[in-house]
Amino acid sequence: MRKIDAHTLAEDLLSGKRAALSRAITLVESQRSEDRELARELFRLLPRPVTHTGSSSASAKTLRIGITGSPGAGKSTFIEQLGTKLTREGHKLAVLAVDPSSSRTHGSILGDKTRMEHLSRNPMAFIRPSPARSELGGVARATREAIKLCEAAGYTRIIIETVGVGQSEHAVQQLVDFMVLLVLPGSGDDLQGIKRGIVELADLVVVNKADGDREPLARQTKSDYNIALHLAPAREDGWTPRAITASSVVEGGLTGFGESLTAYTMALGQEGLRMRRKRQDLELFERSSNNQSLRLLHEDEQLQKVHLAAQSAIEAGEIDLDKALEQVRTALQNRLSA
Ligand SMILES: Nc1nc2c(ncn2[C@@H]2O[C@H](COP(=O)(O)OP(=O)(O)O)[C@@H](O)[C@H]2O)c(=O)[nH]1
Ligand SMILES: [Mg+2]
Repeated sequence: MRKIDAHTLAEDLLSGKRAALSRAITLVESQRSEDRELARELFRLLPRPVTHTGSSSASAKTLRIGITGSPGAGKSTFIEQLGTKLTREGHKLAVLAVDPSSSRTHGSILGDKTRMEHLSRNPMAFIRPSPARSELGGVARATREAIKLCEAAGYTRIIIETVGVGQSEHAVQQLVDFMVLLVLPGSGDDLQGIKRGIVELADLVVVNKADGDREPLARQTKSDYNIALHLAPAREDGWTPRAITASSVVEGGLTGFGESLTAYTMALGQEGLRMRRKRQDLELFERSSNNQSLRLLHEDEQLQKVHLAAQSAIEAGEIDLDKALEQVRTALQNRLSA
């Protein structure tokens, strides 16, 4: 394969070439250090994202929507309908998948492309299956960077699909402006424990497949969720999460969703959405900055020597744990004041 040059890639990406976007996302999904370096170079070449002073850069006009729910809840079908509606409104839409379990189950949640048959042929839509890797931290970072790449390429609506079974919905909630939980009719009677935690992550609960015989049950389930949601403490951003019903198979089945999304963006306003992104950045900064420091320390040769020596000394019974820790601490302090 031709060696990628960051300048060409950045240029092609900014001019909206899909192949460049695919390639750039592959780059940020890679763990290889030369790919990481190239990705960093690429980001340096892209326009700066929105700042707290509120400059109107590309990302200020974008909306990132997270869709989570158990397998079979109807996520892919819902995204197909919603996505088609968004592209008709003139939006360029990117759909990204976060599925930390995909490498275990040998299938990606977007592997079933058939569910997004129309969207995958829509020139205004870009669909990216989940990276075949299970380490959540890596997937979350790659997804965050993929979102930025899509926005740089002119995509104004980004949908992140994730299976609501593990930690992935927490990671996704940290990356999106609006978090949607899809549930099935009849699922509202036991809102305890883990399920309760997931519900609390949601800005909107959608009781899906509210069509045919299931409609009355869906309405009941919606009430159950609304009661549970109103018991939660009030939020600082002024939004009260709510439950609605939806159907991807009947005409106008997503009307309530559209109205809720509008109500949400109106309630928060540009300023509220900016604040949310800033809070997410700060939380990510805390975590990443600690990890980064640790990684750098582990890579330091002098410290590594002291570490290994202390390890051998413990093994050989020459020093005890306290002494070993003291040696490492002293080496670290010397290194930092050098
Ligand atoms: N009746 C009905 N069936 C639906 C609806 N949405 C999806 N389905 C069906 O539910 C099944 C699972 O849908 P899918 O989108 O693959 O769910 P996912 O696993 O959450 O992505 C498929 O057989 C869909 O045809 C809906 O709104 N109403
Ligand atoms: Mg799916």
